[in-house]
Amino acid sequence: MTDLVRADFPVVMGVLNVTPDSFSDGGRYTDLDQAVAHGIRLHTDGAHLIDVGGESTRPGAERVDAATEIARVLPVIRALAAAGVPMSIDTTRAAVAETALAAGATIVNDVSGGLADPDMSRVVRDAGCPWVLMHWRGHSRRMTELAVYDDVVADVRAELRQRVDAALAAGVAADRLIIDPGLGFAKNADHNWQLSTRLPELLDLGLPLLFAASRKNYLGRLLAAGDGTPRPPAERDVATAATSLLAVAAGAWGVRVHDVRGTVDALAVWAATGGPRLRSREESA
Ligand code: PMM
Repeated sequence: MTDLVRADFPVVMGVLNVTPDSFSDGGRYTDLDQAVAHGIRLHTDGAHLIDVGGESTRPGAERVDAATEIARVLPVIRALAAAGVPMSIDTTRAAVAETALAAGATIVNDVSGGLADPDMSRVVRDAGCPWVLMHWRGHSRRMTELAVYDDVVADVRAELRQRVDAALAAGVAADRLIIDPGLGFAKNADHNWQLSTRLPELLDLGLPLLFAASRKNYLGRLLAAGDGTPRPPAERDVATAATSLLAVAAGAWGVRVHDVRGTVDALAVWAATGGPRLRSREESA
């Protein structure tokens, strides 16, 4: 398989949450057959990899134990691997990552950037796999109170730099690392917009950057009805495609989205007007 970290085309990661309580697709894919069918559909729609998660990270969410997380993701990963679908495992736990990698996942997507589990760097180093380090300040239960910054972009940049340095010190190779500003994680709407607008300051860290705005609350607030009611998550896909496209045009390495088809269409328009052509999943396999 192509080394996606070095991709010279925008990488599209499709979201597959096997959870009862994720904010957008929670409860939709708890049935194994439905989850697998959805993962295959996202791949067919053009996702270069499917991001499988078994623990909700929505603000305020309570944690589940590792055994529950593994029981949710493992059958899905095994089935998608058998179907030839490339996957990342969305987890903050080393034991879950290790199990998922052994079952066929090839990338670790760690929303805690290695902070939640001190053993994660060992798992990633030994596997030699890519590792998404997201900016994170604490588990979902307390993340709203942690959204305090002097300058959100400078602070996120400095804290990501620390996570990168810690990963390198633990023996993870620099060319395995991908950074992510962590939109919505201890960030309010204004923080998210500042990060979206000032991406070049994060890109300046010299690492591939994953932009994961899909269906997030701040888009719902942007598109709120006249009475202030936020637009529901499933109706935020056009805004997601727009912000994803702007991020990729600014230099983001890839995007993490629920609506793969809409994103791929938006990227195709950009390619037709001079942007890099989106490599099809067959070409990138
Ligand atoms: N957001 C969610 C889950 N996983 N992973 C990365 N790297 N970046 C994110 O911003 C991110 C993530 C929460 O959204 P979901 O409930 O739609 O999965």
